Amino acid sequence: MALRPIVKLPDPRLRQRSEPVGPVNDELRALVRDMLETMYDAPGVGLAAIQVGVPKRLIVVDVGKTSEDREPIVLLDPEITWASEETRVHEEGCLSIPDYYEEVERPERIGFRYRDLDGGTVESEADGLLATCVQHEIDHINGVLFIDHLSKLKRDRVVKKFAKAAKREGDGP
Ligand code: K1U
Ligand code: ZN
Repeated sequence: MALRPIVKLPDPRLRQRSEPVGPVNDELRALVRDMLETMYDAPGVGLAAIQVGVPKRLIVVDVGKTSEDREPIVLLDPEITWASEETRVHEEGCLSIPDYYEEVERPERIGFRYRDLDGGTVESEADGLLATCVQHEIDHINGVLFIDHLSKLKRDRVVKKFAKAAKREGDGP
């Protein structure tokens, strides 16, 4: 297992639409193991493959409260099948936009479908943090970031800040 570096804003890979996962093989299982290790190490409650530079429609999620309480979910080619009209505001962060948190309004409950690593199709429903997290991660595989749900003013401000920081790091010795 290995920690993989997390792609950060303004890396253009974060804006690409990821491709279907394809067959489950040893390479994919190794990627899933690395993504889980990287997510727990960060720490985070979700991670999309594109955040470690792999443009596949693969996400991992674990909203368990403690490390004794781990319940990872691995979702291949996930799709939202329905969304409630009721919305919920939750403070979101993103491992690709470190140390920046803002409230985002999304549907409170969702239905979603995905393939699991055993080749089965799973139909599921979620509310609370799991619903928020699955929507945040599915956005990632479509090239959408949580800052796209904010006002243009806030989004432009954060993009500018991260672009400046990336330039500074590039300019360094
Ligand atoms: O996709 C990501 O960048 C991961 C992101 C997911 C997420 C967070 C909050 C709401 C929706 C989706 C994170 O995990 S950011 C870190 C974080 O929220 C967290 C870290 C440690 C404990 C609990 C939460
Ligand atoms: Zn994110």
